[in-house]
Amino acid sequence: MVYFSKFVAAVATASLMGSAVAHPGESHSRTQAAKLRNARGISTDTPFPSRRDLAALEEFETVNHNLTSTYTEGMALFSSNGSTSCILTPEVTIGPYNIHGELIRSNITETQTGVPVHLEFQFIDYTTCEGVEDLMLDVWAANATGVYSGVQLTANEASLDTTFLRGLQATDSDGVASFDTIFPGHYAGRAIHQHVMSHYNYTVLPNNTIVGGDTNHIGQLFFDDALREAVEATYPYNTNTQTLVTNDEDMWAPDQADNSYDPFPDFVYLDPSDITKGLLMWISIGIDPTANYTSEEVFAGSWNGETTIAHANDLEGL
Ligand SMILES: *[C@@H]1O[C@H](CO)[C@@H](O)[C@H](O)[C@H]1NC(C)=O
Ligand SMILES: *[C@@H]1O[C@H](CO)[C@@H](O)[C@H](O)[C@H]1NC(C)=O
Ligand SMILES: *[C@@H]1O[C@H](CO)[C@@H](O)[C@H](O)[C@H]1NC(C)=O
Ligand SMILES: *[C@@H]1O[C@H](CO)[C@@H](O)[C@H](O)[C@H]1NC(C)=O
Ligand SMILES: *[C@@H]1O[C@H](CO)[C@@H](O)[C@H](O)[C@H]1NC(C)=O
Ligand SMILES: *[C@@H]1O[C@H](CO)[C@@H](O)[C@H](O)[C@H]1NC(C)=O
Ligand SMILES: CC(=O)N[C@H]1CO[C@H](CO)[C@@H](O)[C@@H]1O
Repeated sequence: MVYFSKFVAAVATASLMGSAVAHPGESHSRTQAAKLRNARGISTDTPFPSRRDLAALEEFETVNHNLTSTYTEGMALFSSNGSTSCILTPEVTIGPYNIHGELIRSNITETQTGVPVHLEFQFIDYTTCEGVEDLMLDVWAANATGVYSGVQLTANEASLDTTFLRGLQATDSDGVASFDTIFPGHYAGRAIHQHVMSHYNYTVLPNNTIVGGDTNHIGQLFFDDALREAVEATYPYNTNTQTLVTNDEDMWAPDQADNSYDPFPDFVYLDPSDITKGLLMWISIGIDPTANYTSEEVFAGSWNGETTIAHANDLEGL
């Protein structure tokens, strides 16, 4: 069984993982920082530094999600220990910018520039604490200057025929799926966020898209303000002229947190001295697999543009 225990994962199990102790769900190899560093030409000899409602959101803002200095290679990103209860992640709005029929692909970067992020999710059945296999995760986010692909906004007059930073991946037997993307940028009216939605009982089409299915989670990830500041000090984020909104000011961030659910992913700088080299980020999401939310009622359009709406100003900021 794989248990949902993010805080225990980061610290308590780190010492176990160097040994042959294998927790179910951890035996299978996870993406680790060394692999990402190698792929990006960062020396793995570069040491990580030696050594972790609004009120609920603020509570989680005080938690250290930056594990750069405590990270050890082989550390379990997602732990298994029955001592921590499984948590149901709150649902928040899908917003107006989901697009049906995006491609199943792990690397959704395309030609977008920004801080590379390897984003790993574990989806847990909150009633059993086990990873949920064969969920199809659908993710989407704005680019470094706060523009979505595939929809048309005033900040972006001609982006209808683009697909960047959108894609789907199925969870494995541990409930884990990952994406290579970039850290999102902010846009007017919203704090920086990453959308994620999960589907069950979908059908995979020959052209690598899905149709149908139930929707058992609709949510958004938020990011530490300090991390956002560090990312947005770099190019091209620092050319973004849209108005900044903090997590506390955001209309949805407080809804995404509750007393037991922390909406901020943990992260590790791949190169502790240079954030632009990339981040490994991870988060666990607890769901009710039998739920079926009505995501289908709100979507911006479909991949082939057939029903894509040219959004007007009144939809910006959602
Ligand atoms: C993802 O795709 C982009 C664009 O092709 C590429 O630059 C980047 O290296 C890829 N990332 C990974 C982790 O493969
Ligand atoms: C974000 O996307 C828009 C629309 O495609 C584009 O004009 C803008 O240059 C992109 N931002 C960056 C940093 O590439
Ligand atoms: C959806 O898929 C799950 C897992 O395969 C299965 O247990 C469940 O019965 C399915 N639900 C429906 C309504 O088909
Ligand atoms: C995939 O196939 C479906 C069904 O034929 C079609 O509606 C959709 O536009 C196709 N998507 C892509 C990306 O080609
Ligand atoms: C889930 O909701 C969708 C959209 O309303 C519907 O098509 C589908 O049949 C529902 N699934 C189940 C298992 O009820
Ligand atoms: C994360 O931790 C590293 C190592 O201690 C530090 O260099 C970096 O500034 C921290 N970044 C943030 C956003 O907290
Ligand atoms: C690593 C860790 O947190 N282990 C705990 C797992 O849960 C048992 C109780 O169920 C604790 O005794 C362990 O300390």
